[in-house]
Amino acid sequence: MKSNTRKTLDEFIIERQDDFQYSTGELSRLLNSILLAARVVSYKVRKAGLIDIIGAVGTTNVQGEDQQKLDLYAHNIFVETLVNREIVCGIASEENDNFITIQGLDQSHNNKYVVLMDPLDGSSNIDVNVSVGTIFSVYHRISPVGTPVTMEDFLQPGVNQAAAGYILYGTSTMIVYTTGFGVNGFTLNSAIGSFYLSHPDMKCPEDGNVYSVNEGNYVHFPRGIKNYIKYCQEEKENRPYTSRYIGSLVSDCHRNLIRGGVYLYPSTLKTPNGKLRLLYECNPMAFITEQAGGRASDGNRRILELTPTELHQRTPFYCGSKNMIDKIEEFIANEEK
Ligand code: P6P
Repeated sequence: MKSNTRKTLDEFIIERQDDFQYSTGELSRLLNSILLAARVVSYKVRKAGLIDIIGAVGTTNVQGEDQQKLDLYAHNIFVETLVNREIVCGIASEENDNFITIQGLDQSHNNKYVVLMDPLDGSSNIDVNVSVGTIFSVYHRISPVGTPVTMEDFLQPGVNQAAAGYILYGTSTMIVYTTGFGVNGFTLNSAIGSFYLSHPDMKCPEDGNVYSVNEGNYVHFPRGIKNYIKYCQEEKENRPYTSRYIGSLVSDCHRNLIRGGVYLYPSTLKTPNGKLRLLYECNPMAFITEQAGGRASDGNRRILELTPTELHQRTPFYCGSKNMIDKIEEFIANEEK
């Protein structure tokens, strides 16, 4: 089917607006704002090799990670786009220590959504031309409309998400998102700046033969995870599995979502709570994966049911095909007996 006969994302958002009772269109406008920012960031990412925007800026974020120029650029684009459209009352970003309070142009705090995001995940891949991504998570505020946003608006369990998605700046630019009614993927036709429905109603295969983990940390993994990795490598049944690790969460999870597979970022001695952030990496990826029929766990509990206590808290993260996550939890449980 020619791309220009496929449904555009704008048409899709309007069509699906009726999924929400009493919809006022604000969530649709929010998603459209994220799309607009995604187009701008995509343009810069594609040009990064040609203009002086690659490399570190000499500062570090709250995680203590060197901030890349594109990290901060993406952060600023998404924040400016959302602030200027008076749809959200607050934003939390990997690039900011605290959350950002947003007042409307009428100086009110009448907006009802908060957005949490990793503006450019996998940024260490930028200067070696490997795909990177943006991850976002949307919640209805808890605090009263008309008052300034509070930390409790951001520290909600993942099951409360109103929407979640990622933009993948890969061989093509894609946005994949859910509002709780399934998962759909759209691919950007950069010649005309429109996203077209390329992956309708995405389903994560219950099984897969790919495992994604940084095996350089193997010696520091919990015993159960070491045993699971050896299980993946055994010559038995449909194994050995294939090891694929891009080092970019969005890319690894996107491949596993489509083909089946599992992504693992375990706790280690150095990082007892793992590396990945619960609020703006794990929860959105977990919401998307579950909506597509997969699973996401911290090894014992469903990611979406974890109660956050800090904005940038980390969690061990296992995400992908349902039966593979079940097997990981089985190996962990056997070692904890
Ligand atoms: P490591 C990127 O920094 C990231 O947050 C994810 O995108 C990626 O999967 C992971 O960290 C890579 O971490 O320790 O294996 O380099």
